[in-house]
Amino acid sequence: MSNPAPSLTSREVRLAARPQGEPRPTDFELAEAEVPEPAEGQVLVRNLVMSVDPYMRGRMNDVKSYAVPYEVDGPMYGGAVGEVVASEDPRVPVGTFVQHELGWRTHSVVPARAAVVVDPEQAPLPSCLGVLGMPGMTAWVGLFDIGAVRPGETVWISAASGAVGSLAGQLAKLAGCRVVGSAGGDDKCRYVVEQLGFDACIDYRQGALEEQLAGAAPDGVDVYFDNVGGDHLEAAISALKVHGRACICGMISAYNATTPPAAPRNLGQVVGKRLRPEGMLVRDHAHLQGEFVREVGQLLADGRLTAQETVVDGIEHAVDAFLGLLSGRNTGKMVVRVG
Ligand code: NAP
Ligand code: FER
Repeated sequence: MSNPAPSLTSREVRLAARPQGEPRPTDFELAEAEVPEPAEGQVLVRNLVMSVDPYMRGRMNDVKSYAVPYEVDGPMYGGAVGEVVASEDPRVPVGTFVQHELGWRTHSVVPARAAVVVDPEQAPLPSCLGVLGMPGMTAWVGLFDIGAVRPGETVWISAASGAVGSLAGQLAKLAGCRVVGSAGGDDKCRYVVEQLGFDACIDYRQGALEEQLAGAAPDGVDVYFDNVGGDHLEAAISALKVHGRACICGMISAYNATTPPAAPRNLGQVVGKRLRPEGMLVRDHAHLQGEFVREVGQLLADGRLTAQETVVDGIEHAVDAFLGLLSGRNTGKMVVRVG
């Protein structure tokens, strides 16, 4: 009879309580948990690095979102990289380094198919969680796919010294853009310019963003990469040029908020729902006029569309008509019969 394998204990961080505002150490608990032996198709990973990310703050709340909430008294989880120390899957043998999503603990048992093999010779393990991992990919997609930056454009990147922002700004420079960053404090701003090569960096703690931006980007901003939301997004909307774009990547300034911002109070849902609010002006589409009249005219003639007018008689009532329009005393198009 073989001896049973000695049991293994993992240390894990659990959510002890849902935070109100800024999380406190007492909202977390460091606990021990027995690690089960990997079943068929699973591997046991000794974690070497784990990620802490802004989105995890959202998961501490019990609200419906793109990411399911952590459970109170349950373990936290997120990205981690470690070494396989026991394997029940021949495709991921002992000694392999893998990335997976069961971090916040010293040891994880994960399905082998959910473990991504990484090569520590190719990149230091922390970079799998940073520049070559989720934040790096976020910067790259946000800049080129969502922001659609073009050479010569001016780009503003908030939280510029962080994981996403630092890469987004450098990629924008490599793409031939003029790049302005913003960050909190003199040291970070100097790092952003001197080490990362941004053209300028605004310290958002030192005065109004609008004024500082006007100095750093006097002709306006073509693309805003938003990591912060709130006052930063407000300043960006003012600074963006006609046909500017904003990649709404995150709104970290709101993650600890206990009261909603001014309307729209649900602006943060833009991220989780991958919305693309886009301004339009009908004048830009004048080339479609002929097609529009043909198509809609035919639908009207066929009786497949209905269109009502509210007609006010007499130019002397034009002001009433206008004020009525603003207070809803029209159905369909409000017009004034003049003659
Ligand atoms: P990070 O930038 O490395 O770290 C967060 C930084 O945010 C802090 O260093 C801090 O820098 C800044 N910050 C915190 N509170 C702020 C406030 N009230 N106003 C201005 N800046 C503030 O974090 P990250 O992982 O790269 O994430 C950056 C943003 O991208 C976050 O909003 C995150 O949620 C988002 N994100 C989105 C996706 C996605 O798929 N949509 C993926 C990854 C990350 P300062 O010292 O400069 O204030
Ligand atoms: C963040 C990190 C990751 C974040 C969102 C994600 C909005 C989303 C990742 C995904 O589900 O793809 O800080 O903030």
